[in-house]
Amino acid sequence: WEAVADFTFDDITYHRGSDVPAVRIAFDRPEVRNAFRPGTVDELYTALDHARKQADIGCVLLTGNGPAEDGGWAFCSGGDQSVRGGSGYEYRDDDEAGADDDPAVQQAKAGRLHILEVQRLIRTMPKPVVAVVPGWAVGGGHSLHVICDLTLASDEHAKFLQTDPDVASFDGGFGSAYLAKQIGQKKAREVFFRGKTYSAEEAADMGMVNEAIAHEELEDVALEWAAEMTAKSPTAMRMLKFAFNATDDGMMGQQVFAGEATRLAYMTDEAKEGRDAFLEGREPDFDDFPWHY
Ligand code: 1HA
Repeated sequence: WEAVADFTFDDITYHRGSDVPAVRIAFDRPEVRNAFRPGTVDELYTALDHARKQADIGCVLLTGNGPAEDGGWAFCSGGDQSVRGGSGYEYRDDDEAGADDDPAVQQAKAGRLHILEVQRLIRTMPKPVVAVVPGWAVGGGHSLHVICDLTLASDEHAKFLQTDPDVASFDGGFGSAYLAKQIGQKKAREVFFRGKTYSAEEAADMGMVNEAIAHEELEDVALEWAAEMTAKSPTAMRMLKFAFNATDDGMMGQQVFAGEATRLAYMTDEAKEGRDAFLEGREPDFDDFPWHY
């Protein structure tokens, strides 16, 4: 891995592969089991959006750095409860990552739940995002692994737990409803209603984890999966991701998928004729383009 030089982050780390066209984005708050505060979410969004825009990057590995000083491993333990205020998670003075000099912007940023914006970015970015889970995936951190395209988990330390209703929170979107698509209604309701902790093996059996992997091999295997995926056709991969999304994402799913279809159509001579006719002030001539069946 090589650091991505354009950024200095406080709450995450951001690297790109030296051999594989993938990036590694990691929560870097192991002392709080990689809980996210607003600044963390801002940084995560910035790194993901940067990775989204890189034409030579085909895969994102999302993980959590560790272990903590007490030996604990975490992917992410969700929203940082110590900065939870009346209407969401609040920027505080020590939240360097979320600092902003503009008072109006700072005021508008009070009480945020913008991890949901990160979820939408993961969902709509045209390349696979893999949750690489070395330890706890809890609450909003559990929902993050749910929305990722794939999940690989440490067979030793990964633990999956939904605490949302314990702390009077609820991800009523992808975190719950999409989880039910993955593991079925009964199991998804059990995950939220009981708040039991599941191992990587159990999560794999349930269908929300792709594979449980020996802890020391987790990142190597994730990189191997990234190498496999990034060797494939970028267009086919993006069309497949958006096809998988489409039926669950309603009109937005159709819009994202259709946008890709439009992009492909724009590449044809037929589309160029439509554009050129307009620019040249003449009627378009589509006679050369058959009505394929
Ligand atoms: O549901 C949503 C949202 C829904 C809709 C829209 C937006 C949303 C945004 C966020 C969320 C949520 O994420 S709600 C759920 C919030 N998260 C939790 O309820 C998990 C709380 N943490 C735990 O249950 C446990 O700490 C743990 C299962 C993750 C780990 O347990 P373990 O290994 O026994 O460690 P523990 O001693 O509990 O934690 C280590 C340190 O990390 C503790 O601090 P210390 O006593 O050393 O000072 C602990 O307080 C801290 N920590 C862990 N998780 C969090 C945390 N501090 C703040 N926030 C946390 N989430």
